[in-house]
Amino acid sequence: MTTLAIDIGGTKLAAALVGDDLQIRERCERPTPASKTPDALREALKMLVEPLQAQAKRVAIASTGIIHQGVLQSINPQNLGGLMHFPLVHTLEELTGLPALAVNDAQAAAWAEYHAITEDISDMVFITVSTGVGGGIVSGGQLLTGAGGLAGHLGHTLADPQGPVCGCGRVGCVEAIASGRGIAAAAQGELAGCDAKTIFARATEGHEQAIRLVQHSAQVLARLIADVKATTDCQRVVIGGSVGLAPGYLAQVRHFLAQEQPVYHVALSAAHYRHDAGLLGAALIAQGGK
Ligand code: ADP
Ligand code: BMX
Ligand code: ZN
Repeated sequence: MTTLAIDIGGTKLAAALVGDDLQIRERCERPTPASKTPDALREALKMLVEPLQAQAKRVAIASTGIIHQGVLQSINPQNLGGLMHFPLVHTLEELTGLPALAVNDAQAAAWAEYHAITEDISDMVFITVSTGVGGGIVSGGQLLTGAGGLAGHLGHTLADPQGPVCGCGRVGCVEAIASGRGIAAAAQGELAGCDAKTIFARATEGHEQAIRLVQHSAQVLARLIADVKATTDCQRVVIGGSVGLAPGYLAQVRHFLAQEQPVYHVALSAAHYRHDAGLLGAALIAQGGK
């Protein structure tokens, strides 16, 4: 049964037709509108799904935000242009006339990546370093979503009590430093106003401040991974998101993790499904498992 899978991130929206074999047939992308009002997101989703919906039997949504009972609630509304709430399932059912389900983007990606692992493991964690920093935890072979959808929101654990204020209202969250937005916000002088993609490109060219910003993100992420190992005793951590998948980033995270005590070491890899992990995880959940 063909699934129309949708991934809603702070920077981009993606949609694809996914078969029962988890193969992507058609895929399209557009920017996430930066607007406080739900109407702009509804309109962008309408444009995204219109060319694909006639070929699908159901909709599966992986979305940034806490997803509870089909509704998106932002923990960091700054990542969505100030948008606090959005009725995801209701909107997609109304737009397409198809049944829909929704799950947090990093939780969905964790589920897809867990099924892509060839070793026989029961405990893994997925971390996306993207507009924000998101996480999904598989424990004992089960995806943890939590009673209210908050499980795995690793980006909002403490990295530095003297750090910047996070959009969630806490001080010094991992996300406020390590995410694409966090990296961009810390840029000064000639890098002020640049996005993370540009800062990574400048780092590759040898720009000192850009190199420091990328390193700081990787160091904060490595400390988070040590905390995650201590919390979950996971057997593998998988990294995704455009920052997480940027060339050289994972190697830096490995370098900083190697400086932690051996008990906190854990196997690290880049997302098998690269930028499609969220889409495929949502499709997999809609299919009811593997
Ligand atoms: P989303 O958060 O919508 O899922 P992404 O995973 O693409 O989207 O993450 C967006 C963030 O990644 C932005 O901060 C952007 O500047 C940054 N980014 C995009 N491409 C790259 C790249 N090639 N290298 C480093 N950072 C990137
Ligand atoms: C934020 C939060 C998480 C999300 C993570 C990564 C919002 C809107 N989102 O911590 O739910 O999983 O960002 O999201 O509060 P992305 O947009 O970077 O993929
Ligand atoms: Zn936070």
